[in-house]
Amino acid sequence: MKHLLSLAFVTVAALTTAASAQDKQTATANFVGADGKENGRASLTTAAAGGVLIELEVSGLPANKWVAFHVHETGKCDAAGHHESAGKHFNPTNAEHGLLAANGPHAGDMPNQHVGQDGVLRAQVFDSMVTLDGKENGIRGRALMVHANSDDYRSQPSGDAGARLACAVIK
Ligand SMILES: [Cu+2]
Repeated sequence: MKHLLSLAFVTVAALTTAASAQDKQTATANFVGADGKENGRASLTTAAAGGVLIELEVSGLPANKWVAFHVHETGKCDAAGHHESAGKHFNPTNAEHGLLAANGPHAGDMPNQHVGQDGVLRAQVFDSMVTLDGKENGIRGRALMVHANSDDYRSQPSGDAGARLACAVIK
């Protein structure tokens, strides 16, 4: 009996350790709109072979439109200042902006996403150039940003993507 009890204890301890290790592979982010109100959320998960999968849902966006989606370098979302507080795109390799630029892209560059008729953006996006907690390319503590216009993938420094409509600090 004593032996069985100690075995049970070991099993619970092992499960607890596995759970906390897995927690470090994920992050969440709550979006703040241009009006300062929360308008969406994202969950982020590290992929086994590197890169981060980002699942997001953001409401109150321009309906039926392609919009730019980036990681910006500073995890600060100040709606009163039009989210300029989030700074430039996350660009640890000092590359040019744009998925189609000769000397690009920024690690924080991602494909445009389509907003539905209901003004809601629902997307699952994979950024292979970042990690959550890596020293050079970690994005925890930085910001996700949805813009008013699409990214032309070439214009410097930010693809002519327009206003910053939704900003979320990655936690
Ligand atoms: Cu941006």
